Amino acid sequence: MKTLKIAIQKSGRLNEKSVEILKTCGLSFENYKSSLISSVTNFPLEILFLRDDDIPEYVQDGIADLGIVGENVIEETGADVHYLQKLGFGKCTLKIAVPATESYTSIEELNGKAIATSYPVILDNFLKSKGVEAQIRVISGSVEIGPGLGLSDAICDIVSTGGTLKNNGLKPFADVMRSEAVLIANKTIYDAPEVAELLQRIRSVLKAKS
Ligand code: PRT
Ligand code: ZN
Repeated sequence: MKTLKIAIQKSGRLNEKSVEILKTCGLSFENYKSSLISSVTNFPLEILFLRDDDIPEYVQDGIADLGIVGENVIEETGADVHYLQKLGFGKCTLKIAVPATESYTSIEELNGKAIATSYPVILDNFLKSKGVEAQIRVISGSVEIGPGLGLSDAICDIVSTGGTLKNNGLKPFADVMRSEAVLIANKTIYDAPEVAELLQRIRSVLKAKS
């Protein structure tokens, strides 16, 4: 059997659940400590611990055969990968939010406005699909402070509970994309028998949970 490589997030919101689902499949391995690769002792699989932003392209390029990552990251990177399975965790929505004091009613009102985001590709596609021309300001983090600092009129960022928006005097205005963690595969290997075996185990775990 070929030894597969699966890329998961090294640390962050998806790390714990990614490790958990693999362990619940019966895979035995050491968690990430300082080594970025861990070998599974009872299945032909190596686990690569990476930043989530790198996972889609690594899978596209075949450096990893499989990956667990948020749909938002796949969409933003534009990586050409095969979707195998939604995993039911890391659920969130990419939203446009505006200051709570504003009373925008339609998306057209964003014409000519500045929107801060870490997701310029997804936002640009969304605005184009709505025929809106806005200025996209790319910020790599803490996007929610944009309007308060006068950097932008609105933001486009990931929301789960909505607490961060509220704490920064913002309110949701439009949903851009829903996302959750998914299992992806390189397009040349997604139907290999080793992948099918792992996928079947993951599906059994998901089924037992539901
Ligand atoms: O270090 P690395 O690059 O690997 O991680 P990261 O910092 O880029 O990502 P991380 O760990 O924050 O998120 C990983 C993935 O989790 C994201 O790509 C999403 O698919 C998913 N996810 C689910 C979230 C959230 N929920 C989420 N709430 N990602 C980010 N947030 C942030 C959001 O950016 C905002 O600042 O949480 C804040 C909003 O949360 P609420 O609950 O206040 O609405
Ligand atoms: Zn990241």
